Amino acid sequence: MTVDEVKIGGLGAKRRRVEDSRFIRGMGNYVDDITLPGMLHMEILRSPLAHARIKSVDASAALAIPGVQLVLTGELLASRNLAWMPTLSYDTQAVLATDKVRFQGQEVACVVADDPYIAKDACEAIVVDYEALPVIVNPTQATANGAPVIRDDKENQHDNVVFDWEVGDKDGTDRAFAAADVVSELELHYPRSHPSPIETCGSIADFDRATSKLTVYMTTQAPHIIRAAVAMVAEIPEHMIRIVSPDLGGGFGNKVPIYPGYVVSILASILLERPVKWIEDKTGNLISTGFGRDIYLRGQMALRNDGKILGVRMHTDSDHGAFFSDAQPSKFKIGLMHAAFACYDIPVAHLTARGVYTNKAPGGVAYRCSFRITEAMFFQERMVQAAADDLGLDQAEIRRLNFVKDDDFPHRTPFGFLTDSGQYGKCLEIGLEAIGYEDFLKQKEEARKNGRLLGIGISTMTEPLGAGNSREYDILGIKMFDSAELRVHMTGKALLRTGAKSQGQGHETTWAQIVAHELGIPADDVVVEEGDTDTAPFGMGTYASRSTPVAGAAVSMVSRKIRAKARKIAAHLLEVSEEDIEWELGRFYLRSSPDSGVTIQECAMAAYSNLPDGMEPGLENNAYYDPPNLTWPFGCYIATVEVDPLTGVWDVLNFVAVDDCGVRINPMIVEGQIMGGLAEAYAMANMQFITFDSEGNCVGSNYMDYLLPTAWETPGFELHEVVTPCPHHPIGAKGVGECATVGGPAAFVNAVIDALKGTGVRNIDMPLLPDRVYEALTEGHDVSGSPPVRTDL
Ligand code: MCN
Ligand code: CUN
Repeated sequence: MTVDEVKIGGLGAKRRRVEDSRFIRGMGNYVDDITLPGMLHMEILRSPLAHARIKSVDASAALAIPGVQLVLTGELLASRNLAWMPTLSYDTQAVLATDKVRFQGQEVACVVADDPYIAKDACEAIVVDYEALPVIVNPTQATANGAPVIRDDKENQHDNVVFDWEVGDKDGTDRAFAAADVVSELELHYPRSHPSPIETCGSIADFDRATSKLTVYMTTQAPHIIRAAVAMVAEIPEHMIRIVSPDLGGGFGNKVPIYPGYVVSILASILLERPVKWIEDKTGNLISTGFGRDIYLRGQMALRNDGKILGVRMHTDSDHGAFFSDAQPSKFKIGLMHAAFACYDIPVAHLTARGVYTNKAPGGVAYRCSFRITEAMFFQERMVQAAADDLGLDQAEIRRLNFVKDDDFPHRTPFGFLTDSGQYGKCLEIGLEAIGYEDFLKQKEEARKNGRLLGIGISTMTEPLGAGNSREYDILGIKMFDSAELRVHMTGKALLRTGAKSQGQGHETTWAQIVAHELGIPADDVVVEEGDTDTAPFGMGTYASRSTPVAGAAVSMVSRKIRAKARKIAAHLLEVSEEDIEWELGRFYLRSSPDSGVTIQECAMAAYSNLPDGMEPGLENNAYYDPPNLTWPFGCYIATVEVDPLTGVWDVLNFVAVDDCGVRINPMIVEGQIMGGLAEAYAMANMQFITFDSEGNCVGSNYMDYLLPTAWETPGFELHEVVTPCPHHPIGAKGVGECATVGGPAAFVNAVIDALKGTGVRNIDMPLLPDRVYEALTEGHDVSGSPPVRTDL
């Protein structure tokens, strides 16, 4: 009577996503679905200018509109010392502007009214007198002599530099370059983009005068962090704050930072003692909330003639917008940029990084990234291809030659990370085989003779996923770990809660699978809850694909605690000592007589009805898990493309992805994550960017300008898998949620550049719009830098 793990929805089962039954029937419960008695509505007035002094704000006409309950301005907030808030990166950010506006779309005032339409109309009735100031939209302008200081609110800020940071071994790297046969160079720009979940951000703050308790329903990927931040900033005791993150319509990193709208809705509810709802519109979301990327990269590689990489130099200039509000928990200024080149055996490297303020919306560093990893891996893989081209080497061969080998783990990366497992070569060979590498190279040569431009691009990378461990990661001093709490009811059904928060990744499905694997309780008998700080154990939320590495590990650990107690109960029921019983999935049995046993469900019932003497009743527990290291999944992405020389349009012929995320809890969900990630990678390479004109007007603030690929544009992807278990994770799993977005873009770009081989073009910056490809091809030069502002609008 052994339980069949796949049948009960355990590890490796392609279990259908349980949350989807409500999502696809329109029965999800999103913030905007929630209506509370007496609820008011808030709208935000945003700045039309990117940089301007505020001379006055006159709200009298707005206040006179029937149905308007409150107008909040920077001045009013300042009187309560709330006009500025701390950011997650030790900077400050204006909640509502007081002295100046610093980017287009910045929050200037908020109106609370009986309905959202009145509030919106009233926003338009507010008269703001601005005095326009010179605008800065890129790092070159930001660091030019005499550039206006954007952050003149900060005492010791006399320029626009946010940070100047370096890491690695400068002298050692210089020596490697001195010894190099060839130095390969590349400059790139990774344009600003936006996670753009379908659901925008929003909140309902409900301050209850009777109990003095503040409940906030909000779109957040990290409810406990928000609770702590509200407690610190608003000085409300932490136990009097309840943050509820209900169903989220996607996050992709957009819902990690703390936005002014959340803060003002809370203040408004406290002032009015009524619930206040704020739901951002699409333009508000695209124009003002956590963008990703926007970074200039310059790199050099020291190479031996045979292709061996001897050292790497990197410099980055990152554009953080008006406030340094990166939501990244590492101790490093530029996130995990220096995890670049982790899959290659490179002795030495050096990175310098400079961050600047500009008159653009503040960054979140978010967009399916692990804190600049997307840029790091793009850069790495573009560099490797450029190096192969410079040396006249095959692009697969240069990777083979430099990969960290399977038995060289643990491996110290050139910047000091410790990778612990992988089969990089195997992944690459599977990918090459699947795409038909050798054949394609021949096909490419043949096609050339007929004037057709075919290209193939490879991108291989290992990505640090997890955040923590607590040694290296914290948010404002709060250590990075995560948690799970499991209650097994007397009938053997269970409730599991974690400190993570799904935004669409399927935690309700996969966490139950881990419990099924550990305890043999069918996954369908386990309900999973996340996102309510009054019930969920403390956790750091979901980003950096940390849920499986950290909260998922906690689910295993708490299940094992439950199993340990159940074993004692089983011994009692079987009237033997604990040493005499064995465990198989779902059941304890007598070693001497395997037919005699008790199921986990029988143990659960006994936990409430028939306990050994002196044992505490009940079958529940919790676990806090601080992982010993990050997890290091690997991805190999290979694209073949054809470029139309007459138009610059490129089509994807084939795409192969080989992902190794260790043990897969739910292979179907993993494939869904990879498919979604590749669609975003394709978007980035092909069409997606937000740019600004010289006055700081944001071009990309709606779906006419900011393109999301639909099923129609998105190419098909062929997926393969390799499993190298994570050596420190309780079930051997590694994170996977971002791998494809991180590794994917370089495969597309490398393929297009490969198709243009022989024309002298080494680089076209993303997105590879047809006009940029056409220009590169016809004029034989690189097309670099910030994408042009669209003039056809
Ligand atoms: N999984 C698995 N086996 C593994 C690894 C993961 O079955 N070895 C499953 C997990 O159990 C989970 C899913 O795959 O159901 C993703 O797990 P994980 O890699 O741990 O990532 P997170 O759950 O922490 O999700 C975060 C990650 C990030 S940071 C972004 S951004 C992103 C992404 O996930 N945003 C998403 N994928 C998204 N998918 C959807 N639908 N919506 C988003 O907003
Ligand atoms: Cu950086 S986007 Mo995800 O880590 O939430």
